[in-house]
Amino acid sequence: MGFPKTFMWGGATAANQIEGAYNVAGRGLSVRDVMTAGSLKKRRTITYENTDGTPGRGLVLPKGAHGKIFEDEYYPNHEGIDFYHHYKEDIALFAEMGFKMFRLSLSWSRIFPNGNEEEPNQAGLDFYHSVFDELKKYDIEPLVTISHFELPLYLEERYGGWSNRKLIDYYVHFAQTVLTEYQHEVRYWLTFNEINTTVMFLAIRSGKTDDNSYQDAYQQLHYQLVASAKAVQIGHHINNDFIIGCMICGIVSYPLTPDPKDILKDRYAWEQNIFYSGDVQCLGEYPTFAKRLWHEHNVTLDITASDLNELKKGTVDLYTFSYYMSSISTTHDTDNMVGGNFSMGAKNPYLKYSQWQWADDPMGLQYYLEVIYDRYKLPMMIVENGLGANDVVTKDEKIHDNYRIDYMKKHILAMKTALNNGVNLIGYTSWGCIDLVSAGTGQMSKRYGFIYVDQDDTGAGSMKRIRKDSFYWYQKVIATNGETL
Ligand code: P53
Repeated sequence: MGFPKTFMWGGATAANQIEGAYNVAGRGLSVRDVMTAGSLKKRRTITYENTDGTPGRGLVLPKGAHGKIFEDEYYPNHEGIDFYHHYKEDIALFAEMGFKMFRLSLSWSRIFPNGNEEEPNQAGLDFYHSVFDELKKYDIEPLVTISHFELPLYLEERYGGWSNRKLIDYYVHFAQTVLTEYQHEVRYWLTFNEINTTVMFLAIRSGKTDDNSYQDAYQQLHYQLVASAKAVQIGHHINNDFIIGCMICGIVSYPLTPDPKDILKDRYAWEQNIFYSGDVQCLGEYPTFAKRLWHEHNVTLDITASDLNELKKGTVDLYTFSYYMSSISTTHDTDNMVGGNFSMGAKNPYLKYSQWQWADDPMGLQYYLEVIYDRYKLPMMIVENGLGANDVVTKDEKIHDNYRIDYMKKHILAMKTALNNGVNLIGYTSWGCIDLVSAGTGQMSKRYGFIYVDQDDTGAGSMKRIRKDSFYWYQKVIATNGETL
């Protein structure tokens, strides 16, 4: 047995990491447009103007402050890889690899510049029509993430972002607009990218783990879950054939030792980070352990009876997730620690780590697929997976990225094992099929693509696209439906 004939091979991106053109055709600013570049050792920051007019920067936008673009600062998302002007060329390259599916997201502030307008920006809507037309030429199915890690800046400044219940209505209006507008062009939809990171990455994102911060994070997540459930219902109402999925950041975790304390801590990590959001989106209600999690941080949520009803009615058709690495849970002290961005805690002595300190663990992917499929019995899709690495271009303009081929080969084999063990896996869109701006570090040098983009961490480069060795390799994988790896 192997991959089903209908298996959807492809690649994935997000608007803010590829499009660029941040201030053209009526687009408003998004929070990502006031985010600086960072690195493995240096956090990205948001730049702003305080209420008293003084400049500031930090991990989050303080209350009352206005996000501001500083003259002497570099903002990698402003240009991205200029997909806005290169989409025809890029889609032709995806088609050359044989893509069946291309995952992209919609820039909210391109369509609603402030996020709360009644009427959408026509030029913004038109851009995505052109992209979908181009995909159709090559029979590539779009997979659209409605919201991928970006919010119109105005919604953050004016309402404090997702801490405010009003955001549900603004998101729902945005979702309704695009679900209606693109109903004849798009069938596969994801409501929010990695919705679970709202809580899972709280400490990393804000540097805080106090009860107030948890209170805020769980509240934000609740509003997002309700918004997602409403969007699912609207989508199904527009067209019952729409396939609408959740999207969970799938980081597998293992206990470090057989100490029962470690086993329980790991179990609870799965509950907080992975099952909590997935259960609500797939099963339509908060799990039993939610009460324990809230209690742990003295959280009392604003949840109405009508919210619970929406959650019940708005369950998804498909479970999608990203998979890059595994992590470790332990109650014990250890000197062997990981120092990567968005990967922390104890190091796994059985695994190798990437240049950005992410654990290379293909068996973790098989494990995740089997655990989750058993829990929900929904069709599954891996919508992000790949290796961020620093590629070298040779004098004759080649990129010999055998390390990436090796990483993907092992992960595709793990998928095959899970498939053969009965998991209904229907597609695979690898992350950053074309090099793009890293979400975590803002770097270009953390490259994931089959296609190299000549652009560096300072914004210098010709934006020329070059096929890497992995391009030809993936082309063969798709042509043989995963038989030649
Ligand atoms: P970058 C951290 C850990 C796992 C997934 O990440 C993550 C993150 C956020 O940094 O997010 C997803 O670019 C996300 C993409 C992102 C990709 O992983 O930091 O959905 O937007 O680019 C890879 O290497």
